[in-house]
Amino acid sequence: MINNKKAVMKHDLILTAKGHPGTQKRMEQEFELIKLWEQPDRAAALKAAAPKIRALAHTGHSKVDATLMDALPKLEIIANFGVGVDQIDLDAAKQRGIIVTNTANVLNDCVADCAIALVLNTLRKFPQADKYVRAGLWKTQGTYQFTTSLGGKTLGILGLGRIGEEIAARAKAFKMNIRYHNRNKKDVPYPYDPDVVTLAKNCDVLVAITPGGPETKGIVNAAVLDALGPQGYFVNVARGSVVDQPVLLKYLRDKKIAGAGLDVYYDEPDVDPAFFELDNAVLLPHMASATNETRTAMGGLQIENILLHLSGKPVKTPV
Ligand code: NAP
Ligand code: 8YV
Repeated sequence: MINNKKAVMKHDLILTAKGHPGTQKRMEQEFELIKLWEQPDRAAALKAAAPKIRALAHTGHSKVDATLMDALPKLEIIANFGVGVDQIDLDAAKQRGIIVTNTANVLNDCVADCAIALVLNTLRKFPQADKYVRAGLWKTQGTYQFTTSLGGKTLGILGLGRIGEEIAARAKAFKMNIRYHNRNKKDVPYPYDPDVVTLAKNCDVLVAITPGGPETKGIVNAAVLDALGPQGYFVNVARGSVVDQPVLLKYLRDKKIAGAGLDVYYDEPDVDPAFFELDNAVLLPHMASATNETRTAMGGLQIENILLHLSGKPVKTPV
């Protein structure tokens, strides 16, 4: 009997790290997948794969640098699992003609939900109040301390981009006023502040949702936190690098700002234990986009970009 089925040639793909299981499973089906983190000798594995590797899928926050790109001279596309690409050397990619893609837009809602949850939990202290009930303190010590309302307060958005605009839309439903700072003023119905200190001065809650990287490193510094003041709150869903973390810790400890809600840190997942002592900080493990639905959509878009490129078509979300 003649087998009419054509053997489908799969493209080779390097995946840099273990990530979302459903996405990895799809990659195993669609590609000849090389799992870089499982290779006992990474350099030897890269050398062996180099002649055939045109695509690399990146997940997590390890560096994708010029050395890695040079180890793969036939590389044409780096597809990132995530919208932020601060861990990828974009200049090195550009110099080598390598396309970089991200997972823009599909995570806007979840990340904005998380930002609002951090605002709500930081001002209303719900996680701390939950601990109070579980510890039996309601019965022995009475009513939990009074907290702070969102309604009527001003939310300052540092980085009114795709996600920032979704945060603004949600904050309006909580009857908050909105202001923002970007490098470029936008055509939006919210007041613009020309710099971060002015934004911090004019708001009660400052939310950072800019890209990371050298351009935004430490833009939330002592001057910004001074402008926010002892009644002000800081929420970070951008990158840990955006805030001067030792200064933030000091300001929280000394009550020079009222509180902070954080999804991101220096050196994740090695969070500075000094944060654990603070009653005025709400801490999440970089989980803003981490729902089954959104991570599946991110993986779908990452794979779609790779397949589009390898079939000679334009990618969907280039950086
Ligand atoms: P986006 O649409 O590009 O928005 C970024 C905004 O930041 C833009 O409005 C941009 O405006 C502003 N910006 C950039 N550089 C700035 C600077 N130096 N000073 C002030 N404003 C600046 O990006 P997005 O899709 O909303 O994502 C934003 C970032 O959120 C990502 O890059 C990532 O770091 C972070 N993120 C975190 C999570 C998480 O899990 N916690 C999830 C998703 C995304 P101008 O260009 O006019 O300055
Ligand atoms: C992910 C993120 O946690 O999209 C981003 O920029 O920070 C998050 O959605 C991360 O990229 C997963 O590796």
